[in-house]
Amino acid sequence: MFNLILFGPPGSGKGTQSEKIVEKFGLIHLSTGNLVRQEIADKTTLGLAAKNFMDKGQLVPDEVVIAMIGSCLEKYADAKGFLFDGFPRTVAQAEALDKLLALKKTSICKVIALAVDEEELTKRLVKRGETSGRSDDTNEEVIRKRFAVYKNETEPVAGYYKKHGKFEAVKGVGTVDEIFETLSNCIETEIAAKQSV
Ligand code: B4P
Repeated sequence: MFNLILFGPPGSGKGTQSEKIVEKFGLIHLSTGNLVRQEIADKTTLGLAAKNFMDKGQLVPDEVVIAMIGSCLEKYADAKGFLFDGFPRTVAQAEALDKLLALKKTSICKVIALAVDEEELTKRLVKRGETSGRSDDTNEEVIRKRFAVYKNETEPVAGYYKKHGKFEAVKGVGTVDEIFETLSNCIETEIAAKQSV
């Protein structure tokens, strides 16, 4: 299996690039943001609880997203690989993911981070908020809170994968196609290295 994590701050383009990557490389796209938003749209108990956290710019509790990912891994047991988008966002989630993948006798091959500065991120999120109707994008205070949560809770995840030699950062500014080309080259190099082992 080829398992990839697309990492980066809120608005760095993880969702945008993930759609293109899964199409090109035939991976299953697992976005915890999309999974939670679907629960909210379906008005499930889990969704209603999660909405409170999302609207404040906070992370949804680890056990909720870990359980969601666990059931997706079961659902797509025959996948040739997964692209994790927006997950893991805490070190506890990263440790849980390693355990879930180990049960399937597989692991994370690579973590690619999209590097984008805060000024550009804010511009993108405010712009998305104008059309998406996403309640976490329409308030600048909530957007600032999401950056703070990213620094405190999510950035340590980069250190976790650096220790395992799996982390690489690429420039996340430019056109969507330019960034996609950089990501594709990076993934192709990784797939070739995996096949030569
Ligand atoms: P997510 O749904 O993961 O979304 P995101 O980080 O806000 O955005 P993303 O990086 O995917 O950016 P996108 O491509 O859309 O998270 C939302 C919330 O869900 C979190 O705050 C949290 O509450 C909760 N959550 C999710 N996962 C969780 C977890 N594991 N644990 C706990 N809680 C979790 O791009 C953003 C905008 O930029 C778009 O409008 C796009 O069109 C634009 N854009 C993209 N690329 C561009 C480019 N190159 N140039 C200009 N604009 C670009």
